[in-house]
Amino acid sequence: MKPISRRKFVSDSLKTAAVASLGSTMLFKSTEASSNAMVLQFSQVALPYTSSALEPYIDTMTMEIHYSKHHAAYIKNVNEAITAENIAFATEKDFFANTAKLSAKARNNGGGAWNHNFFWLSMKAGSATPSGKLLDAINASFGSLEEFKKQFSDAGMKRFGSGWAWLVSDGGKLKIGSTPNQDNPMMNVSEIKGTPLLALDVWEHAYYLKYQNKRVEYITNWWNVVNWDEVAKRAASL
Ligand code: MN3
Repeated sequence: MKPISRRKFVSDSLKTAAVASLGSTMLFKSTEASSNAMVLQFSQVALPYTSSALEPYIDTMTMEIHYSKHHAAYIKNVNEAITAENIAFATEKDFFANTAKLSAKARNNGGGAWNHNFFWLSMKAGSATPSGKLLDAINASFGSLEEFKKQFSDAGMKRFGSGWAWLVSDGGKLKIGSTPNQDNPMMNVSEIKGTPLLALDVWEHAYYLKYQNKRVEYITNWWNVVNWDEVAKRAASL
């Protein structure tokens, strides 16, 4: 893969600044390694709450291990792969749009790095319910909030083994689906495609300490910590 030009870097930096100002999550930081070559690196967002903030729905120990061990490892490993394999995509969008070309290490850890940053920001203590345009869109697409929750929960329940449930916007249409492993809907290899609005981690490491094999109980309780304001912000920025 070719190193990107300085001009492209400047252009992407401006785009990054514009997106960041809308409050979206930019997960790459770019550093100039040598001449015009860019080395893209993922970074871990700071948890926007304490490890115990989502109790009793998500227990403190799970949150601590999930964030500081599992997620930190994905970040470290994808950055190693980017360096070792000279991966030179300028944006996360390009990185995931070219997933078919990536090594298993880059794909799995890149997905894990991005998905968890998105997941942490998808939650908050003291969740409310969606309202306004977001609720209108949910009602229009799924009939009701309850029906939406049922379909999204089913997507998480029916994902065999490890993976994620997603709400995405695909050309303005809301869709629910799931991905295996650390894949996400921005990947060109994904069955469900679109811009993620909400994600739920259904890997056993996300719930096993508290819920053991009861994934359904984890999912049911998780609705108590969904950050609907963040979901609305993501939908509004499209
Ligand atoms: Mn996880």
